[in-house]
Order: sequence, then structure tokens, then C-alpha cells
Amino acid sequence: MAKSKRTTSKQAGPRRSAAPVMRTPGTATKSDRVKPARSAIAKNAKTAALEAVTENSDQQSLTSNHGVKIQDDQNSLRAGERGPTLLEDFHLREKITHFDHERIPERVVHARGSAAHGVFQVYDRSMAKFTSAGFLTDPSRQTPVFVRFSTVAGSRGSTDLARDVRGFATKFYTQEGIFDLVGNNMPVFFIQDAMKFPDLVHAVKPEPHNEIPQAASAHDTFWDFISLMPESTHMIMWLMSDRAIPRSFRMMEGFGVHTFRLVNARGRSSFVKFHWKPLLGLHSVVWDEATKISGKDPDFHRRDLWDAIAGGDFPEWELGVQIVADEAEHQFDFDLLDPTKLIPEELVPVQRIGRLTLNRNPDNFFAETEQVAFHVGNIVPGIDFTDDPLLQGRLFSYLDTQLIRLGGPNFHEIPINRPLAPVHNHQRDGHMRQTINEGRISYEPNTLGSGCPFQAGAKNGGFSSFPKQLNGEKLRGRRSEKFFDHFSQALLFFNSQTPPEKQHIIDAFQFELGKCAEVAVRERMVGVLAQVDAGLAQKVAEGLGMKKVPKISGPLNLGFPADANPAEWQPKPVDQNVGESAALRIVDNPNGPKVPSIRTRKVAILVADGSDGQAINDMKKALTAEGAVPRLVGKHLGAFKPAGAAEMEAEFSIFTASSVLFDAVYVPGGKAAIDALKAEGQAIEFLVDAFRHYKAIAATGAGADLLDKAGIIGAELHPAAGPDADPLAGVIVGNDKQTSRVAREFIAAIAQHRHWGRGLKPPLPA
Ligand code: HDE
Repeated sequence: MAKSKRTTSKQAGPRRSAAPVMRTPGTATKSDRVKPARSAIAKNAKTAALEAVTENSDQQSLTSNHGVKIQDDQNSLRAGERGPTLLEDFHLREKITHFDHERIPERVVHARGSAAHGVFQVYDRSMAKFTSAGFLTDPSRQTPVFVRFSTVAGSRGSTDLARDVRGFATKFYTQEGIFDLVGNNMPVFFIQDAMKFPDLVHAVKPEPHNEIPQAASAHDTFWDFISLMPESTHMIMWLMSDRAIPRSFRMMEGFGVHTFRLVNARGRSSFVKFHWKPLLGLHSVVWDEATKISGKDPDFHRRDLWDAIAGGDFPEWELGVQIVADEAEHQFDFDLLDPTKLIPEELVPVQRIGRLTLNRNPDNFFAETEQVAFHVGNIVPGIDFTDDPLLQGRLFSYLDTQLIRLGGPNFHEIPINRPLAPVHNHQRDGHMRQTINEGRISYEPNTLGSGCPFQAGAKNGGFSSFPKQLNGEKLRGRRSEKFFDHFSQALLFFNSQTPPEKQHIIDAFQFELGKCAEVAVRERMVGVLAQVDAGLAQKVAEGLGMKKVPKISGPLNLGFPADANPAEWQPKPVDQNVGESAALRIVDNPNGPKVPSIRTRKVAILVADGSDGQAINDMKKALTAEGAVPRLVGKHLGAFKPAGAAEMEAEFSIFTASSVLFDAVYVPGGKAAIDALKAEGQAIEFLVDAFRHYKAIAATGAGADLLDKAGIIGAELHPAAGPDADPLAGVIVGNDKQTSRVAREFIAAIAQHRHWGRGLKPPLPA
């Protein structure tokens, strides 16, 4: 019996042959298809080093972890056809045991992330005045980097489009060792002292009794904490702004947040703030769009980064520095050591000193993106820390957290974490040690090993801390006076926004506080907002159904020591003349690209049988020539027959895609196609969403009828639209013969990103 069974499975089993098993036709993803051949993938010293441990199974037999070829990996070893499985089955036990242990703890914060390899190159030697770091002074060096972007609050599997801060962590594999710039896409932070970090994170994470809500700050515990912590107010303004819902990782800024030091070859120090400026400019989505993307494609940012790199559109940022001379430390209204404050670019300009290019996707998410371990304490000679109390706490946390997450002290040996610079020391043993240290010397000083490895003097590249003069009493619970100005820069940020961005901040507060069940928490938070701007507080209060802005009774700040005088811990009143800083807004940001471009923007072309084939081809050509990515979205997936052109393929259908996944929409003419699309609710919703999300929309010929049916032509302004609003801003229409004019205007409209001219609140389709 058993024999005949084996024979049967042998006959049936093509997988038993030595031939490689091919992927089922049609299951290749779009990203697989656009992935360049391996030889074309950018290489650098780090990716070359990773190749030594990269496994490729092409044309290989299946083996156990011990290298024994496996003859049957699908059936366990059993006592008879219907009998129990034998403990002896070493294949089964190995396979299942390994599977049982596949998961490691996710990061306690920033669990959800995506990463890529790339290079950094400094422009010229001018930074040598300030730093001895080779990668910041030698323009001939290409320093390999690995960059991981992340959200903060959500779990590993949560949506990319949560309203949240984004992490922007860069590992530079420099010749002098690893430098990690572990930054965010916002230049300030919630708290001034590391001691509060566990409280902040507990407050924002899902509530502990029911683990709700996932990846969202819109709940009671978060706002309870924030409303009692006025030092968070500046950061909260950023968090409620469009910065918290970026269109793409490729279109957001990065910031080192803390003030660091640069130290030059003569040992002179300057203060520095690090910035990343995206060459594609700053773009965000709108909140309604973000919530819909979370349903349609929760991997939206991850996919966007992957596809851009796979398609050869390598994302780029310039590294910017704001440098403050040591002697100028106290010249500002704020304290340079306070991570809730930024240095306005108008006060200290950002000098762009080099370029980061991400040019290669990881080969394996777990091995690279999940196991990469960043640490603010990884610095190289030429860079040093300041006494920012938040930074000082981080210096402890990042090493410590890897011990539990990556399971022991040897995580630096995981390939992605290995420096390119050689490692020699007397650290030994521990779980999963991989290095085989020769000889009997594991201590210093020694003579038996001729004193090796020996310490390097500063001249030989040894790191020496900047000898900052320190004195002071040992104390807890006292801060420098300037730390207590919690509202000036919150107001500066609000003042610096354009009207639609201000409206989005108001809407965001209404949404977030509206999701708080505790009325007292809402009221208290609105009371805090009144300290920033009375008009802002008033509008948020209206949206929450409050008759007037509540007054906070008692101290604003409840985060003070038991024996402190509460009065000494309260915020200083806001100076109303804070002015504005154009660099803080997204719309009309002066740091954007000098020539507006539509490079890498995704444009949907809505099609069906009978669509105007010539118009489709002309529009695709015009968009592609500008670097955009046009995609056909059909009434159904696959082949369709346009009028006047050969059969074409729709890559998406109105059921699998939605306009929230695109930057703009074009509807070509062709009466039959438009009649068919008019009958489809999804096609109408596609356009209505694009319109309400302020995207560029174009139509030619009968395509305009679909806009009409969607209520776009003839749309009304929202009552709160504002005096100069035009509901049809960014909507371009022409007849069948006018595709080239429409394409030209459409391209200019897409380059504007969003058409806020439609009014402060989305216009209402007729
Ligand atoms: Fe982090 N942070 N953080 N953080 N952080 C972590 O380290 C921490 C802070 C940031 O892609 C953890 O490896 C403390 C500021 C990024 O792997 C942990 C404090 C900024 C990432 C940790 C802060 C950041 C982390 C969790 C207050 C912007 C993701 C997993 C003193 C400048 C890195 C890990 C990646 C990750 C601690 C505040 C950025 C627990 C204690 C401020 C981008 O060590």
C-alpha cells in the first residue's frame, strides 16, 4: 500500500525533478516586473560586503540547515499510512522548530518601516573648517548608506498612512566607522527630557486594556498626557499638520532634531543641526485621502519607495547643516539644548553640503530592514554630542533596546549592522557570536599579544570627546529658564502656514479630539491651544460643539517634581510677535525645486472599450516625457479596444484601484467608453475623490461628460471656501482635437501638486 502511494505521488510530482520550479504564470507583481536585472542594481562597498552572505537558490537542490539534500519536504515520516508521526523525523522537526522561532520582538517604537541602500557624497571641502569627519569633507568619497523610514506608534503590520511622525534614520558606513543620524521628518520633539519618553509612548500606543486604537493618536490617553504636558505643544502643531501625512517618503524632509557638535581637526567645536531636503520637494496628502489609502493600500509608502527605486527613479535628498559658532550658544531666545525648539532658517540658513541617493532595494526585508539597528551613539571623529537631555537619554536607549529585540550583545555582527571599517577589540563571546577571534589575548594591557589591538591616538584617528568644560551641582528637576517658553514656536509654526494648511490643522484637532470620549480631556486641550492662538482654539472649540473656549483651572503643566513649586514649572506667556518662517510650510515652501516638475507622479487614465486611442497615446507620451508615470485604469482589468488604435492593456481596474493611489486623473474622449463609465459608481467615485482631494483633473472630448456626471463641472463651493475660491482650479477640459493643449496645461497643473484654489474645505460636487 505504502509503496503504491509513493509511486503515485512520484508520478504526480513535477517538483521532484531537479529542474527549478517556476513561479506560476501571472503571479509576478508589477514591482517584480520593473525590477532591473541584478547586474544593473547599484553596488557599493556595503552591498558588495553583503553579497558574501546573500543566498541564491537558483538551480540548487533543497537541503536541511546542515547541508543534507532533502528528498521529501512535504510529507512527514509516519508509522504507516494512517499512523502517528515519528519523533525521529529530523526534517519535520528542523523545519517546524525554525518556523516556530521566526518572529523577533518588533521595535518598541518605529515598528513599521521600509528601507533602502544608497550612497552619500559631500559636494566640496568647505566643511573641513568645521569637522574632521572624512565623509563630510572628502568630495571624492562615496559613503554607502542604509536608510530606514518608519511611522512611530503603529505595529509592524499597521498602515503607512497613519497620522504620525515619520522616522528618517540613516546609517553611514564611513571609512572611520558607522555614523547613525537617527532623525525624524519633524524638526522638534514632544518632550524635553528622556525620562518622560516611556510615558509619552505609553500614552500614544493602543490603550492597554483593549489594545485600541492601532496606529492612531486620536484617543483619550494620548490627549490626556499631551494636555498636561505643555512642552509638547510645538510638536503637536507639527503632528496635526500635513507633515504627518506625507505623500511619499521621497517627498519629506528629515531632521536630526537635537543640536549636535562638529569638531574640526584643530579640536574647535561648532553647534550643528542636520537637515535632509528632498529634491522632489515637499508633498502631503489630505486626511480624507489618507484614511482611504489606509484601506486601499496600507503599504502605500513602502510600495512607492520600492517601485521608485526598482524603476530607476532614485530618490535624492541634500544634506543641510545649520551651523552656530560655539560663542553664539546663548544668542537665541530659545536654548539650543531644547529639542522642542528649532532654529528658524531665517536666523541661521541651511547650507546644503552633499547628496544622498537611494538606489537599491534590500534583498530581504527581515535580514536588512528588520534587523538593522540604529544608535544615536554611533558617531565618528569630527562629530560629537551636546548636553540636550533628550539626546543624553537616547544614548542609553538604542543599545539597550537591541539586546532584547535582536537577542544579545552580538547584534553588531549581523551583516547589515557590520561597519565597513575593521573591528578589533577584546569583547568576546555571548549569544550567536560569529567572529572567530584568534589567539589567547582578550584583555588589555597585554604584552603576550604585543599590546594588540592597540589604542589609536587622535592623530591616528582615535575618537576623543570634545573637552567641554562641565561644572554644576548634581540635581534633578531643574531646567534652564528658556526651556519654559512652550508656545512661541508653536505659534510661529501656525503663523507660517498658508490658509489651507491652517485649515487642515484645525480639522486635525477637531478629528483627534473628537475621537476622545472624555470631555474633560478635550476641554483641557482646547484650553492649551488658547495659549498658542485664540482663533485656532476658537475654531477647534466650535468643531467640538463647545460654546466657548474652556479656561484651564490650576496649573497648565502637571509634570513637575513632588517638592517643586508648581509656579516655577509653568510655561512662560507667548510673545505675540513671533513672525513667520516660510520654510515651515509645505505649500509655497521656498526650499522646493526651482523648476516645478512632475517626475515620478502617478497619473490615472480612465479607459474602457471605445476610449479615444489617439488621445490616450498622446497623453501618455506627453506625461512620460516629463518623467510622470501614466497608468491605464480600465472599466475592467486587462485588454480593451480603444477607438482608432490597437488593443491596449489596463493595468488596474476601477475595482482594484482608486484615485487616492494616484496624483492626477485624465479622462480621454470616446462616447461609447464614457457611456459605459457613467454607469459605474466606482468611476464616478474615482473622479469625485480626485476632485475633493484637490488633484489635477483633465478631460478631452466626451471625457468632459464624465466630469459632468461626477458633478465636477457645476460644483459648488463649500460655504467656508474663502473669498477667492474657484471650484474648477486645476480642472482642464478640451475637445477631441485639443489633447496637446490639455496635456500642456495638465502637466503644469500636476506640477502644482494640489489645487487649494478650490477652497478651504473640499468643494461640493453638484
Ligand atoms: Fe527614538 N527610539 N527615542 N527617537 N527613534 C527608537 O530604537 C528613544 C527620539 C527614532 O528605523 C528605538 O532601535 C528614546 C527622537 C527613529 O530602526 C528606541 C527617546 C528621535 C527610530 C528609541 C527617543 C527619534 C527610533 C526603538 C527619547 C528623532 C527608528 C527601536 C529620549 C530625533 C530607527 C530602536 C529605525 C527608534 C528610544 C526619541 C528617532 C527604543 C528613549 C527625539 C527614527 O531605542
